[in-house]
Parts: sequence; structure tokens; C-alpha cells
Amino acid sequence: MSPGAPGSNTPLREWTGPLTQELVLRPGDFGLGQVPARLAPDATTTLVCGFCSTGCGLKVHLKQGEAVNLTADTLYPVNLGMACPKGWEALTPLAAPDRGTTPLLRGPGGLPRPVGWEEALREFTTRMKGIQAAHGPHSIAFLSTGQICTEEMALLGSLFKFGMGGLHCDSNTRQCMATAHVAYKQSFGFDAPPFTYTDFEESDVLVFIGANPCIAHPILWQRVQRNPHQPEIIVVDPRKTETAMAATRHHAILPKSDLVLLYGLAHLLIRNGWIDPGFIARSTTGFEELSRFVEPFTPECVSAATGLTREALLDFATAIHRGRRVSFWWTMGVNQSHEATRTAQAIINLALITGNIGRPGTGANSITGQCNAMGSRLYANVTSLLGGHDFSNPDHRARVAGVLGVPAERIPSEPSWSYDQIIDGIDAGTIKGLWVIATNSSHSWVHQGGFNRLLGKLDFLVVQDLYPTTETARRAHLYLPGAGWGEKEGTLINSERRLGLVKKVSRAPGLALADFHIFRLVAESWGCGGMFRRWQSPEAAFQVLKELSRGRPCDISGIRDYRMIEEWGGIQWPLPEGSPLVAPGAEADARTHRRLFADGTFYHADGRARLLFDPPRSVPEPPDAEFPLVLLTGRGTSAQWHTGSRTNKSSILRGLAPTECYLEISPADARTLGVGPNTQVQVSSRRGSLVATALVTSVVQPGQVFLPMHYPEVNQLTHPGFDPHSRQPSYKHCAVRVEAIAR
Ligand SMILES: Nc1nc2c(c(=O)[nH]1)N[C@H]1C(S)=C(S)[C@@H](COP(=O)(O)OP(=O)(O)OC[C@H]3O[C@@H](n4cnc5c(=O)[nH]c(N)nc54)[C@H](O)[C@@H]3O)O[C@H]1N2
Ligand SMILES: Nc1nc2c(c(=O)[nH]1)N[C@H]1C(S)=C(S)[C@@H](COP(=O)(O)OP(=O)(O)OC[C@H]3O[C@@H](n4cnc5c(=O)[nH]c(N)nc54)[C@H](O)[C@@H]3O)O[C@H]1N2
Ligand code: SF4
Ligand SMILES: [Mo]
Repeated sequence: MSPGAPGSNTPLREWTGPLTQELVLRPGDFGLGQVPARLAPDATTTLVCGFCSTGCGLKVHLKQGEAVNLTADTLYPVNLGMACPKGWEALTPLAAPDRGTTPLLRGPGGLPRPVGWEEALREFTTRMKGIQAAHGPHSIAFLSTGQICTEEMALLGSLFKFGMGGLHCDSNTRQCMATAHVAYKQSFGFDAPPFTYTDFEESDVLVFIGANPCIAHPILWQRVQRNPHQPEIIVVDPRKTETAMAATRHHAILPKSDLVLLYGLAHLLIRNGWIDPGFIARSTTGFEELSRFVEPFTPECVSAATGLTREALLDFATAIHRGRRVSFWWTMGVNQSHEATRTAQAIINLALITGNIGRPGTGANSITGQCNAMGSRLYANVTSLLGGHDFSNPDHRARVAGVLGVPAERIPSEPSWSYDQIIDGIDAGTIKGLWVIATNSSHSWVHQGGFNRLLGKLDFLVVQDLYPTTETARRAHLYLPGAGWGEKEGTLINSERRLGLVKKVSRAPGLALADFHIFRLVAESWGCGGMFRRWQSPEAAFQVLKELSRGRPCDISGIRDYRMIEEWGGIQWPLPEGSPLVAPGAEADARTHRRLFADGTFYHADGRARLLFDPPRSVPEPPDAEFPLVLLTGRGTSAQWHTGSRTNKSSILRGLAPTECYLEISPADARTLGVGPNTQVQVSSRRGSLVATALVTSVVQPGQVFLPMHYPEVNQLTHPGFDPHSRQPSYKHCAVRVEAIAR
């Protein structure tokens, strides 16, 4: 067998040649129709953006049934007429010359050749079933995404677990939102971000921890700019980011000292009596234990651990105390850490003990990342059973089985492995078949070298993406061409729990199909299509999801149909059937901006939120003599989206970001290392090494350097450490060495 051929165990040869562009249109194929009949050929229609979780409304203008351009929707309650560069350029990646137009199957010579859907599906089913027959039903796995529609993720998760008999699956939301999911679930009793975007405008103190919204959520930052209360804006970030520069106070803490800082703030608030005893008594459990626990976190020891002065700590606590409406916002600086879950909960604790939750302008608020990270958390059937149910709960399994009409024993009671455990499974030879959907793991997964070596151990790798040219798709045995945002229908759920619509305004090229239809074809080919008879279309699937949500905290049974989502300008969950908001004449403002916990009741059986904590732990890879600097990673510019598969297709977006990988390094370290501005440096960790251009800047503190994640080489360096509760990778801390490259 030749290297890289299906079934071989030798490492796959990465294929870098041009791709055949074979445009074979068969009008009867799924997803190849014109825009839906209800859109007039020259209509203008609003879609929510398919990049970040802000969920802006974009008005797409059609000419003869095809999208020609777009503008920001001035009426959509999220963005009020604004959009960032990615939104403005959202149509461009669809027309890229390297779009996948047919399935590609790697032949015996190791090179992929175009095949039709029939052959692709036959290959998929035969190979995956063959693996299961040889190695057991759990020897196949999938890795999916927060960037497809809710209906699509729900169908995929149901097909895989109930139809194909698989168990182990995960999503790139593990890299991103797993921590917030676990933190909320443990603290509140359900994964429920409590806020609405008007909170940005209603706070008098906003605290951003490990979040850089100027770059990562630019339109949310615009909402902060609209705040009329001259708010105190406090940013906690080791780097002096664009957001930190625009803030009223920046606390440049030492990397990964957040947990100590937050316990230190709790210590000061409690010691000074700057708390809300009534709220604590009514709505929380664990306050006595928390008070005792934070006693040793005195300003002296917190100052030593965080690098902040005692005055700065007192100043921070005082600002929280003085604020009447304090909101806490966090993102990846918190979620991607070795002690991420407890750090997120330490933020939640501050909001709870000061009674800053459930009122306008307050909250312990995790901003999500991808356009449908929230959909994935509730409906992907990966970590939680459909509709925010629990796989381990027999009543939940029976209920979901009843709604879907599948036998209850088809619903697994065991949890799935997480992303890193699936990869360990590949290494151990337990996972032999892998299906990767709408994520580019070969670039984005932590300690990339290890991951990419392990892909060679798979018997069968299937990649389903818009482009066969991604780092991951180039390694696939079988590539399946997906239709993208704007080429299909469905819903996305944004950071403030708002369901918004994606519509078909453009035709997918060649044989590319909506993921929804690919999953339906797989179900037919597998022989379990009967299980999904009700899932004829995304909107039919939406009706199934509604039923599954009934009575759950994320209840959406009051949403009649897609048209109602359109009419309301998106709808936040929950909206149970019979909700007074649905009655004619219900107040428009209450319909469009809703927050949770106004009555101080949480989702645990006793109605109370839990104050949770653990002692801080040291970082897994501290700097040392050989690797003396701490490497931070994250977003670089508002024009770059993750691994660039989409944003690099736009010349406008490319023009807004540096072409080559660059390293932010402090003037002091640059001097010591003999590194001049814009010269080449070698950056090495214990796992790999790369060359970058030095950006000498006081954005980073001495002893720290920063690389933007958008360049494919960056994750060669990162350290595979994980939070024990959420199993989210700690992308933002590892030890590196920087050397000037002699010229
Ligand atoms: N333009 C653009 N926007 C995006 C994305 C994109 O790729 N491009 N991706 C989207 C997605 S999926 C996500 S998850 C979000 C991410 O949004 P953010 O989390 O805001 O972005 P990051 O740059 O990853 O990380 C935020 C900050 O964490 C800081 N940080 C690092 N270590 C620590 C630490 O120990 N403590 C603290 N307090 N801070 C630390 C970093 O310096 C960085 O400035 O952005 C979304 N929006
Ligand atoms: N060092 C470092 N690494 C990181 C991070 C970090 O901060 N630092 N952040 C992490 C985070 S928060 C995230 S979310 C991940 C993101 O990592 P990835 O998910 O790997 O990044 P994307 O580039 O968004 O990949 C999405 C892929 O889906 C494809 N796609 C888009 N829409 C569709 C569709 O509708 N259907 C199909 N089939 N395909 C589609 C795109 O072409 C693209 O190739 O990266 C993580 N990696
Ligand atoms: S802020 Fe996010 S949702 Fe809004 S246009 Fe930009 S990428 Fe799209
Ligand atoms: Mo993310």
C-alpha cells in the first residue's frame, strides 16, 4: 500500500498541488436551488453575520436572485447599523477560487481525485462501518464547530450518537467556551450567560478580564462607547491592548495570576463590608466558606503574586464598591488557562457577593467567540444532551428519546471524550476514523506538531469544509465540500442568547452542499435515514429543537417559526410558549433586551447560586533559564479570523493585517537580546520553533512576548496543558526563547 493511501498507517503525505475545479451541476441535488422562493429576486434581506458571536445583522442586497453586496442593518438591535471589516467582507470568501466544488477522494497514488456524492458517501459509510466492525462502535469520532447553524449541529450530533452508534465527539468550542459552560453550569445550575447587550450601555463600572473587544468584538466595543454614564472601564490584561489603552484603568497583571487577584478582591470587598448581605442570604450558598477561604489573600500576598501594587488593588475594589451597576466581562484570557473554570467562577463570585446580577448594567458575563458557540453548547449533542439536557440523567434520556421517536437505549449514558482525549485515543490506537467538520484543527489545536503527527495514525480522515486547501483538509482521505454562511438556512445564537437567522442568498459552487444536507445524505447512506424523517429542512428541524427545549431554562417553544425571528429582530432565549411577551401589544423593549435572574432565582434545585473556589495552582510550564520568556497568544487584528481560511480570501482584509507572523516583544527584552525593530527572530519552545518579525512595543511587559494565533506556525509552540474541569487548552501560557537571527 502506498504512503497516505486509505488504510495505510504511514504518515499522510500532505498534498499541495492545484485542485481540479469541476463544475458539475445537477439541478436535483440538495442545496442547489435558487434562493428560497420567499425572497424576491431583487430583494434586500437581513442575515446575522457568520464570524463572531456578536451576531450583527447584515442587509444583503440581491440582484436576480444572487447576493451582490451588503450593508450593516441600522434596525437590528445588536449592531444598530455598524459592522466590522469581516462583516463588510462576508460575501467575498464565498467566491474564492479555491472553494471545494466536488468531494475529493485520495486514491492509491496518494493524490485526491474529484468524485461524485454517490461514491463519496459509499466510501464514507463503508470505511467508517468497516472501522467500527474491526475496532468497536466507539473507534470513530468527530470534531465539529461553533460556526455552523444550530439545526446542523443538532442533526450531526444526533446522527452520530443515535444513528451511527458513535460516542466520542467534540467541537472547537472546547478550545473556546468549554470553561464558561462548566463554570456557569456549576455556579448557576445551567449554562446561562445572563446579560443583554444594553448592559454595556447601562453600567457605571465595566470590568474586562482577559478580553480585548476592540479587536475581537469591535461592535460590542462600539456599544460600550455609547454608554452615557461616563463609566469606569477597568481592563485586566498582561498586555496594554487597544482595549486597555481605551480604558480608564489598566491592571497589567502577571500572566495567569487572575485567580489570586480575584480572591484578593473578594477578600477586600468582604473585609470592608462592601457586599450585599441580603442578596447573599437569599440567592447564594457557600458564603461562609468563601469568606474563610479568601482570608489569607491579603493585599500583600496578592500584590506579590500579581505584580499590582496594594494601592491598585484597593483602588480596584473601591471602584467595584462605588459602582451602582457593575458588570464583569471575560473572554479567552480567562477561559484558556490551567485553572480556567475556577477563575471564571471567581468572577461570578464577585458579581454574586456584591449583588451585581439580574439588574440593568450588571452581570458575570462571558462573551462567546464564534457566531454559534452558544448553539453548540445547548444543541450540538456533544457534551450536553440536546436542549441542555444531561446524558447521565435517565429522565432526560427518556424525554429526548420520546420527542425524537428514537429508542431510549440508543442514547448513550456515558459522557463523550473531550477533544484532547479523542486525540489521545488516536495515539493509543482506539480511535481509527475521524470526521472533522468546519474547523481547521491542524492549525488551531494546541501543540500542533503532536496533533498532526497523530493524524497519520488514522485509518480514515474525513474533512468537511468550504475549502479543500485548509491545513487539515490537505491531510484528508476524503474531503466533502460544504456550502457556507449565506448559501444555506438556519439559526445562530449569539453571546446574549439571541437566535438570529442565516439565509440562502448565494448559490454554493459546483456540488457543494449545506452541511445539513450532507448530514442527511450520510444518514440515508448509513441506513438510519428513517430516524430523521422529521428533519426534512432546517426549519423542520427547528421545530424539533423547540420541542426538545420545552421546560428547560433555554426554552424556545414560544418562537413560532423563522419568520417570527425575522420580525422580532432576533429572539433571546428563553421564550416559553405562552410567554406574555408574545401577546399582542407586549412591550417592544422587553422583547428585544432581556437578561436573566431578575428575581434572584438560579437553576439549582434550591434556587441558589453556588460560590465555588479552589486554591490557585502553579502554571504547568514556568519560564526557566533555557526558555526564559512567557508566550501569550490571541487575536491580532479585527480583519483576521482564526486560521484565515475565510478572511485570507479577501484582498481587503489581507490588506488590513500583516502578511507574515510577527512577535510582540518589549523594548527592554529586545535590547537585551539584540533584537532590532522589524528584524527576524527565532522563537522556540520545547515543542517547536518558528521565525517571526520582531514588533518591538511596550504593549507587552518585559519577560513576556505575544504571537497572534492567525499564522499557521504559532501552535507549534503552545503547551498542551488543560483545565481539569473544562479540559480547555491553556493557549495563553508557555515558556519560550527568542533569538535574533544574524543577517
Ligand atoms: N478579529 C477577530 N475577532 C474574533 C476572533 C478572531 O479570530 N478574529 N475570534 C472569535 C473567537 S472564537 C473568540 S473565542 C474571541 C476571543 O476574544 P478575546 O478573548 O478577547 O481574544 P484573545 O486575543 O484571544 O484574548 C484576549 C486577551 O487575553 C489576554 N491574556 C492572555 N493571558 C492572560 C492572563 O493570564 N490573564 C488575563 N487577564 N488576560 C490574559 C491577551 O493578552 C489578550 O489580549 O474572539 C472572537 N472574535
Ligand atoms: N494559539 C492559539 N490557538 C488558538 C486560540 C488562541 O487564542 N491561541 N484560540 C482558539 C479558539 S478560541 C478557537 S474558537 C479556535 C478556532 O479554530 P478553528 O475552528 O480551527 O478556526 P477557523 O479558521 O475558524 O476554522 C473554521 C473552518 O471551518 C470552515 N467553515 C466555515 N464555515 C463553514 C460551514 O458553514 N461549513 C463547513 N463545512 N465549513 C465551514 C472554514 O473554511 C474554516 O476552515 O482556535 C483556537 N486556537
Ligand atoms: S463584530 Fe462580529 S458579528 Fe459583527 S460584523 Fe464583525 S465579525 Fe460580524
Ligand atoms: Mo473561540
